[in-house]
Amino acid sequence: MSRPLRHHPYDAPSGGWGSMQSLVRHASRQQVWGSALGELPRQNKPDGFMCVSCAWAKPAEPHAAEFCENGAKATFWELTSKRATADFFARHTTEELRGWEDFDLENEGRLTCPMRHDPETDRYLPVSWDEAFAAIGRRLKTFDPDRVVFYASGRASLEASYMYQLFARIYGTNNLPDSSNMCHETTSKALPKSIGVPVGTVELDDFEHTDCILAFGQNVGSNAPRMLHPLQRAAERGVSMLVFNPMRERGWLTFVDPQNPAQMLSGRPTRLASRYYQPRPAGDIAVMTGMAKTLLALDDAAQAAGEPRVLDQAFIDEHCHGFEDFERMVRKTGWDEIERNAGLTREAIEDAGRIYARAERAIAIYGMGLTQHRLGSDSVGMLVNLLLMRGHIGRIGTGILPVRGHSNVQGQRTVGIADDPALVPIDRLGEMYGFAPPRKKGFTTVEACEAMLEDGVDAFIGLGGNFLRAVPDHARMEPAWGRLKLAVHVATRLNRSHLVTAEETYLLPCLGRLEEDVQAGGPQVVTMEDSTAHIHASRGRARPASPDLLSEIRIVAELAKATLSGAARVPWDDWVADYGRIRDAIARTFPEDFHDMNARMFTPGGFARPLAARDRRWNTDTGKANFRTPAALNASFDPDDDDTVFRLITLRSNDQFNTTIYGYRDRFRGIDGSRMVVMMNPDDIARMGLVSGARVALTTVAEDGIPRRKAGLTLLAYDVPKGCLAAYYPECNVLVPLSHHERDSLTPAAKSVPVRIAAEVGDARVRGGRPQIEAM
Ligand SMILES: Nc1nc2c(c(=O)[nH]1)N[C@H]1C(S)=C(S)[C@@H](COP(=O)(O)OP(=O)(O)OC[C@H]3O[C@@H](n4cnc5c(=O)[nH]c(N)nc54)[C@H](O)[C@@H]3O)O[C@H]1N2
Ligand SMILES: Nc1nc2c(c(=O)[nH]1)N[C@H]1C(S)=C(S)[C@@H](COP(=O)(O)OP(=O)(O)OC[C@H]3O[C@@H](n4cnc5c(=O)[nH]c(N)nc54)[C@H](O)[C@@H]3O)O[C@H]1N2
Ligand SMILES: [Mo]
Repeated sequence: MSRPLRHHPYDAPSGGWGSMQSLVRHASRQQVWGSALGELPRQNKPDGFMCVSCAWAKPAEPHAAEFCENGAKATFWELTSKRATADFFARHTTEELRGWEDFDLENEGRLTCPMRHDPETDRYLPVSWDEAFAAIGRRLKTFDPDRVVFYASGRASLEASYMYQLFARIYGTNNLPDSSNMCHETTSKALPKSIGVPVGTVELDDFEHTDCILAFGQNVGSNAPRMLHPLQRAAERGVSMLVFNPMRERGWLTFVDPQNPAQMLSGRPTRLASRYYQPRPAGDIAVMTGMAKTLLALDDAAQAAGEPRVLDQAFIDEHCHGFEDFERMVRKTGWDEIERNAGLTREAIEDAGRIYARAERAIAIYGMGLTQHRLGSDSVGMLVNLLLMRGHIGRIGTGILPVRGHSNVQGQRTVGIADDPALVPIDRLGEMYGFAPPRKKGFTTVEACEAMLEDGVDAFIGLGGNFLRAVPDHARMEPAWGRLKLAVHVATRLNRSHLVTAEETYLLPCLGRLEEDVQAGGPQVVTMEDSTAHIHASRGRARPASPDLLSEIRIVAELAKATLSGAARVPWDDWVADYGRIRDAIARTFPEDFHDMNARMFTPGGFARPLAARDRRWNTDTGKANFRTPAALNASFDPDDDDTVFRLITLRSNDQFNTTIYGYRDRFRGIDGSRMVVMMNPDDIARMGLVSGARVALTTVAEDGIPRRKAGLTLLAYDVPKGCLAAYYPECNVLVPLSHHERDSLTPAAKSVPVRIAAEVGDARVRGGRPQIEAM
């Protein structure tokens, strides 16, 4: 469906009145009133609930309102009074619903009862829980465990996730892909090689002590807005903030704290980025090589002048490995090559290098702009190299900070959701529960997709998420999905993955985290891990959306009981009765991280997992922090010699959480009314003989001969670097080849998809006619 696109460049700060207005609009749209609104003050508080939006840290001393615009949207989305009831499903076939947009599907509201797809009528019909569990268990028993996929989306609690991985492993497989395979898997692969831990080292307190922040490829204003508060305090202290992003994201520019009445009234924003650099997408390795080159030059000069060194030589000598190779690479790389790949001038990069060189304590923040490239792991390694040069790891005010996605995505990994059994104490699990753990490596998300395409998967179980919309190559994956024998979705809202049905499909609606969860042992709490590796308890209090919902923990337990017939000893029912017992089991499995978990989980600010790198202990192959030399300067690793091929960035708007589309307004980018947009540099538009407002189609440039095309996009002249395009995910996932992924982690390279652009045939407007964009 096509909607008119309105564009009006937005120059207001992030936060401020704009976010307040948006909050009110979304509350009324989701029909959230009274007691539900009363939940907001409990958000991210000790003894409250942990936000279901992003994984940003929860401070020990929270604000009165410790939530952001997008956190509130996520809360409203969960507490909506809208319901997708059995009546709704009786009225629509899945074929019909497949024609609906993502927004309209989820906007029907919360799912209310378990359902099974009826192939005869092509409708979902209610089924009793008992019948659903029994039928799923019966079916699962007939499959080869290696042909079953257990996906997790990153939201389920530590307790549910621990049980889920145990269920999969007792069943007999490590096929445990999760959303992090499309996200920060690059981090999980890269950081252990560099510093021996798979997660970031920064804690909230570091923001209070740092004097320099480097930020690469993360959109704070939309995707982790609560981080704006520590950033604002840092900016007010005069901390230099160097932001590298092909797009000028409003969140990094200025911020008005909606919780500060004086600032709200004066309207005078805090300036965040002290410098904003717009490199080409995939240009980061080149940028950082240039910055490293600048540091080396400054260090040479300092040594010659007998002044204090710029490099932290003592740290490098004592703690690091591989510096000489790295140094050689940096010295021999010429500025021409750096400038060409970075898309920034030598002067700009040297400027950044000089500011960084002055910092006593620096933090490096990054997001999908680094991880979702073919050489994402090299980009992350390069960022760590920059920190190591100045000894910026393992000291207060320093460190590396991958900003995680889903609210418990990091924690799911910590408690064993991983395709690689080497990352999990599987022998201990085997001993604790009396089973022989599977040793074969399981599927990541991309490998699960490949297996589906090759008919290697019989069943898919999804603990949340919207797998089919989130993965690449939609046009290939949807037909492959139809060949599955069984699909089971544990979900809160209807999405497209539920509508592409398998031979047998179940939709199992669960409680959300904000809802009261009462079991035999009374009201329960659950726990999760934030981006700074702090663990928090979360207590739901809202009335459940329907009396027929079960908790994720109960659903996993019942599925396991119905499926597993072996001798394994797992007290599933006791666990469901009292989640504290699951935490005891987690603590026994991972004593170092989770000892005394039940006693510690309400600690204000969460309790910290011990991370060796924070103490300058390096669990790497060399026992040192490793400088890693990147394989190329261009993280997209493409030939780059055809100026009709563009690098497409697929990204999020301010009005979505992944495939959950809250609305059609990307306020910070000034885009309203439609998501079918492609942003392009005005010079490129002219060079290609196009006009802003034209109806265009993108086609992927891939060697596999498979056609991939997205038509019906409106072209918008926008401030993006030449040679690149930007458009929204998931609409454009059809363009991303499954094989186009990060080398080590297999994370889809969603930030530089090689595409061509052309006007759609028959569009008269391209020839100078009326543009399709309405000014607001
Ligand atoms: N409200 C809201 N919050 C969210 C989410 C959401 O959808 N909505 N999603 C959650 C999830 S799962 C995740 S993983 C995170 C994602 O949060 P982010 O990491 O912020 O993800 P994106 O919005 O995909 O893109 C990040 C930024 O990378 C920039 N970029 C693209 N290519 C490059 C490049 O080559 N180099 C550099 N330097 N920058 C580049 C883009 O312009 C964009 O600003 O947010 C989480 N939080
Ligand atoms: N092209 C492109 N593709 C991308 C990305 C990109 O930047 N570009 N980003 C990637 C990233 S970073 C990620 S993390 C993935 C996201 O992939 P997923 O995590 O699979 O997708 P979501 O959109 O977060 O899942 C939304 C669904 O989760 C269900 N849900 C919500 N809350 C709950 C709950 O409490 N319990 C349960 N059981 N279900 C719930 C609802 O039914 C909702 O429809 O997408 C990836 N895909
Ligand atoms: Mo993510």
